[in-house]
Order: sequence, then C-alpha cells, then structure tokens
Amino acid sequence: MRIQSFHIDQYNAIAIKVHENNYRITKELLAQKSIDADAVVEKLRQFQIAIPSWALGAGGTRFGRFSTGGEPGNLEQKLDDIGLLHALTRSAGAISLHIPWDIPRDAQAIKQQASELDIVFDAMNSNTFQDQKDQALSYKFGSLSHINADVRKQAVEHNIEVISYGQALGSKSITVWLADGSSFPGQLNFRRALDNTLRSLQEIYAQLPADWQLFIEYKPYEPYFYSTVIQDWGTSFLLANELGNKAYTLVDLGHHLHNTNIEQIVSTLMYRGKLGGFHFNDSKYGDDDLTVGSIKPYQLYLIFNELVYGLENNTAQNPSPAWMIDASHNLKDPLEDLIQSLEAIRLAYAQALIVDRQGLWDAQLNNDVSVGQEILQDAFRTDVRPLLQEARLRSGGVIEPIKAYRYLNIRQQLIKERGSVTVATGL
Ligand code: LRH
Ligand code: MN
Repeated sequence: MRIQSFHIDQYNAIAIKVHENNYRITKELLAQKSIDADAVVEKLRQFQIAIPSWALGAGGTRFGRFSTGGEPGNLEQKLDDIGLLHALTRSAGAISLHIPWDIPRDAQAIKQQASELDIVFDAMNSNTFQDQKDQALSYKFGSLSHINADVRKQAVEHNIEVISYGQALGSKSITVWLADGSSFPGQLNFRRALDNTLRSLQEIYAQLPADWQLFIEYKPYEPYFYSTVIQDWGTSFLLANELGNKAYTLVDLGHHLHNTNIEQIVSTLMYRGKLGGFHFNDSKYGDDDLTVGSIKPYQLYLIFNELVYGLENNTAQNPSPAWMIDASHNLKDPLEDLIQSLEAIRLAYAQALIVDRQGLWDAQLNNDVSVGQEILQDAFRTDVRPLLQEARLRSGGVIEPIKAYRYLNIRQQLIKERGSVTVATGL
C-alpha cells in the first residue's frame, strides 16, 4: 500500500482550520518569550528518526505473541511500511537494519525502493546473540568475548559482513550490542572477557571504512542475569576510547538500572565527544521496549535538554547523534506505536528548543534553584504539539497521524493485501 498526496490532502482538509488557529496562538505565545516558532518548526522538519527493521510486526515475550495481521513478511514490505510512516509524519526518513533478520537479497533494488520512499539507511546492527541454523560455532557462551578464539573469529567476520551489507546500501555506521555475559558467579573471568572483547572490536574497527562510525551499545543485564561484558556507559566509553575516533557509545534508554540519571550520562558523553546515538523507547521495570514517552516523558525531555545544550555548546565536536527507535510491540498496532514514539521524541526535542537558555544559565550561576526548575518546567509544560503539526504540514505530511492512519483504514488495507498471519522477522 502506498499513500498518495490526495490521501494526505483529504485528511488535512478536515483538521486544517483547528490547526491554523492553534498554531497562530502558539506562535504568539512563544513570540512573547522572544522565541521564533517558525525557527523551531524548521528544526523539526530536519529532524529525522530511524525506524528499526525489527519492530514492524507484533513482538512477543517468552509468555506469548499476539499477531496484528497485515505484518510485513519481507524487507520490501518493511520498507513499504516505513514509507507509510514517513508519508504521514515526514519524520521517519531512515531505517536501521538488523542482520541476518533483514539481509537485503538485492541491494540495488532495495536501495532504489528506499530512495523512491525518501528513506535512507541508518546504522546496521549485527547479531551474535542468536545461533543461525547454518552456523558452525555457538554463541551460547558469548561471541566477541568468547573463551574460544574460533568463536571470536566467527563473530568478528559476521560484523565485517554486516559492514559490507551496509556499504552496498549507503549506511555509514554499525551498532554492536553484545549479549555476552554470565548468569552465575564463577562462570566468567571478567578481565579476560573484557580483554577478548576489546581485541575482537579492534579487528572489526580495523575493517571499518574511513567515513563510518562504530556504536557500542551497553546493557546491564538480559539475556544473562549476573554480569554483562559491556554492562554500562563507562565500559562502552572505555572501549570507544581504546578503539579510536570513529567509535562511540550508543545509549538505549531501556538499558539502565532503576533511577539512573541518563541525561547526566548524555552530558558526560558529549563532554568528550563520544555520544554516537540513541535507541529510544520507554520502560517501567526492565528493558521493556515500550512506546517512547509512554512512562517517563519528563526524563525524555531532560535528555533532550542536555542534547540541545550540548549541541549548542559542542566544544568536543560531538557528531550529530544517530536518532533511532528500538521498541517492541506486544499490544498496539506496530505502526500506531511507532507514530506515537516519533511524536514523543519530537515533542521532547521541541520543548528543549524553547528553553530560556540564558535564564537557566543565570539561575544556575546564582544557585537560584527554584527559578532553574521554573524555567525547565515552563518549557515542558508548554503545548508544542501545534509546532509538530505545522512541521508535518509544511513537509507534506498529515496534521494528526494517528487519526489519519485510522481515517485511511491503513491496517485493514494491509490485512487485505498480506493476510492476517504474516509474521515479521525481528523481536
Ligand atoms: C538489545 C537491543 C539491541 C538490539 C536488540 C534488538 O536489548 O536493545 O539494540 O540488537 O535490542
Ligand atoms: Mn537497543
């Protein structure tokens, strides 16, 4: 299914009057604070977020999986679904592939289809946390950290193969997340595991094209429940510094122990120019991979507050981070879930863009704690949704994507085209 411009116009005709009034009011309100609403809208139009190729179907847990129907059964259909998201929101202009779940059989054809949909290829993802049926050696006891050099070699070669798939598609980065770890004290020698991991990453880094980046994703636990080799930002930061200036730390919001101050981690990584990118999602307990902003929207805003400040004061030349979603959909329609995640990320960004930076800086200089909070929460409590709607409208998208998605009966169309039993590869 492809969305045509008449579909967009048909829906916007319903919502335009109310939107124009809301945008005029918001523009005046921000002008009183000498904030140029149009400038924020332009920044929002440039802000594109990568959709994970592994999150376009109904995910599952070990307790079960409930199909959505009309799920994409191959990479071409996944690209079409991201094309639908991008047509509606004009903010999903990138895909992040996971190999081998989404091997591009015909890279040229996939690249052609993506460019027709105005989609680029963001970070590639390797997978040494599952054994593939034709695999010689198992990753049960690790991959890049494995005690057996042949297993490490197999995992290094897989990552280099993933880079070559990415080169064929025009991607410029690879994310390495390792499940490697242990579930019982005494199972692993921490030092040897970390040293093996560093030397394996150095072999991969040596094959990284000059204009590529390598993102090292950390996670405290799961699938193992006593130790994880790359457990926290400090370990990822250590490895990225050992590797060189093309290596960075990737922050998955769900990969933190309770009440971790993630916005401070973001500030610290940018302080040394080592923030590579994000896997946006939300969580209440573990790595729940829930809709972004559905549980802790204020934390997401505080993270963007550090990002906007860090990019406006980029002394360490931190590159523009990779903006990617990493979520799993067990209850909602995957496309509606992703639309809501895109909205939450862009709301937090817009709120961070309207913070009175000079006022906050002065309050901090004077240790005026109350005013500091007042300034931060004033932006968070400002309804910036008309700015996001205006950005979509100016970019040829719809004013309200979820309502348009329902109005255009997209899921029903997909079920008619693909049936109700297709299962998308991924989590
Ligand atoms: C690990 C992770 C990683 C992916 C996987 C799909 O929890 O966040 O980013 O490879 O999810
Ligand atoms: Mn992730």
